Amino acid sequence: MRVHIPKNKRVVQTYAKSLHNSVDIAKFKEDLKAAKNIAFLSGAGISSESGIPTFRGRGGYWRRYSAASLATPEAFKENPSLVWEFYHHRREVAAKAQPNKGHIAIAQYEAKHGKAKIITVVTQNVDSLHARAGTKNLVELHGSLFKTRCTKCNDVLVNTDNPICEALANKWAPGKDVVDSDIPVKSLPHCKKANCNGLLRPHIVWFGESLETPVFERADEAMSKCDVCLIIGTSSLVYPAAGFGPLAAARGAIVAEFNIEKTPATRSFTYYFGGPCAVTLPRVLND
Ligand code: BJW
Ligand code: ZN
Repeated sequence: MRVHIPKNKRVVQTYAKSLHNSVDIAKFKEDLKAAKNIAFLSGAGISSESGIPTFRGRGGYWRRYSAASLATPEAFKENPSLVWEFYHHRREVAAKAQPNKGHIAIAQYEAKHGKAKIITVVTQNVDSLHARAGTKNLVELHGSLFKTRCTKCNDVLVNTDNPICEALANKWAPGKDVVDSDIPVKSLPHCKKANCNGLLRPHIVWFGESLETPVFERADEAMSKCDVCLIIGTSSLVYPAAGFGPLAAARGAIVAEFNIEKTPATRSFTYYFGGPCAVTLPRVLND
């Protein structure tokens, strides 16, 4: 996406030296102080230091399958057993993980400044680590590993059962030679509502599926009204989330990116803070 960058905007490219660039950190801290409305947008990179693999990194594979190939409605229709095994594994990993200093810095910033400023955390992650760190005004754009949705009656429920059904007990091993279990559909998780018994699926937005309208609207409201936006640990490849930062920058918001690598969106942003966000976020958010 090409975006217009106003001439008077600072484009501070601070990759590599950024961890030591106290001038940029100090400038951005001043911007945060002056801001009335702050939006955070996070992606898989913020949870990588909690041990949760990113999508497009080396850890983006489970058995012989790319995560992206299993996160589709077509994969679930063709092989619900395989997709449930994959999500059972993801639930195990996320449940055992702990929020890291990046999640905690954001939650503490909200706790401290959330009365004086509007602060919204929009995450593409489905691992619940922002909520477990204590973030309150949270938009989970792509759903949650710990919610199910009935494919028949659409009922959405929080579900932290482990295993989620008996047939999935110990059926999640990730090794590339592990044989897929081929669990009969009748033994996979089913809806317990009276007279329904529909097959349950993870309440997650898969590729090609639309985001839930109220969820998208909350995120869009935060991103289109913020004066300062922090884009954290996302490859900025997956839409509509990938459009939020560049659109905020194009209307004049101050946008800071926190990532270990540059992304297609970096050039449209005001600041780039290179390095692991569990290090860079506490530096800019803590006093
Ligand atoms: C660190 C770090 C550290 C690492 N510190 N940083 C417009 C244009 C083009 C395409 C489309 C478009 N509109 C829609 C589309 C299609 C599609 C899409 O965007 N495809 C692209 C791949 C091109 N989008 C959709 O299908 C969306 N639906 C939609 O728009 O509906 C309307 C529609 C319907 C039908 C047709 C067309 C439109 C839905 C997208 C849902 C995405 N769902 C997933 C899977 C969830 C399943 C699950 O979790 O199991 O969500 S995809 C996957 O990518 C997951 C993530 O949330 C999402 C984003 O990934 P993220 O978070 O950026 O992770 P990575 O791995 O990519 O990047 C990690 C980053 O962290 C890297 O940059 C590292 O450098 C960095 N990092 N360690 C700081 N310590
Ligand atoms: Zn149902």
